[in-house]
Amino acid sequence: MMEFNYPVISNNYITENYHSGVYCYEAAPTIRNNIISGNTGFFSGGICCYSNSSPVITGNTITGNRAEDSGGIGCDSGSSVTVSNCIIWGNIADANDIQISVIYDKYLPSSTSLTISYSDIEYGQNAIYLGDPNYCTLNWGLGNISKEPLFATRGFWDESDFWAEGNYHILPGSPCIDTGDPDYIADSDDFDIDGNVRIVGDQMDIGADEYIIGEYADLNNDGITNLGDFAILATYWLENEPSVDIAPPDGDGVIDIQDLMEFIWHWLDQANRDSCKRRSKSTAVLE
Ligand SMILES: [Ca+2]
Ligand SMILES: [Ca+2]
Ligand SMILES: [Ca+2]
Repeated sequence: MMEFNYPVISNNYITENYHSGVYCYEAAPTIRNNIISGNTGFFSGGICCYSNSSPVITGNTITGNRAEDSGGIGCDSGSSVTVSNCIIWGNIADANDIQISVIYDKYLPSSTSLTISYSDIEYGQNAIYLGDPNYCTLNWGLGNISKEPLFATRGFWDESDFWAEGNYHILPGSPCIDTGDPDYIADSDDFDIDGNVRIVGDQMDIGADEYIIGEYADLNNDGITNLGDFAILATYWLENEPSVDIAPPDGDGVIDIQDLMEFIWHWLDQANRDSCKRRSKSTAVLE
């Protein structure tokens, strides 16, 4: 709970909490570049915004959260919520597919609003519940899409109701690549969930992962260097494919033994890198 405060909550894995992943009460945090997954709550599973809160929510992947009313984000009682560049996908409300709710408190009837742009929302506008239009406003901005984000693997609730975490790196062909806000300006503290800079490529990506091809010889951007990447390299053997041309550093127009050696080196180095990533997982920044 954060009261009368402007913290920055960034680059966290926020998962398996019981009273929403993030709960805002009279708060105006910036919530960015987090993965918010597998949380449960009453009103909303992922992020709950109560009592005149005005969070700015950008660059997050919000998935697999569950609640009675709204799986992903809940906006209530005078809150003014801004969402951009977020994947809001596969969240579960008890009775329906509602990803986001915008409601008001009849005892404190101040207006609640949601402004959302450049986000990938499962079922699109149909998955946003809007309460009494006298008090509840949806500002549906530019750039929203509703397309399968192509996670490396999706998380899921198993038959015993345990959350099995997914891998939310976005794969080649993801509609979230370079479709974030074209006017987004990254600051010097702006990193994706892997610690890579924003922005890579032509434009901000939607969600917590900025798609990077070839780093650590990870040719499909799933965060792992393995035989799946080798298969891609083999597919383009002795051909010219810039996205696979990882050696020498600026590429040389052909996929050959140099690229294979680079791949093998990173493949063997995988264990080192995994331990580094685990150490960086719990970096919470509160300002
Ligand atoms: Ca990009
Ligand atoms: Ca890979
Ligand atoms: Ca090469």
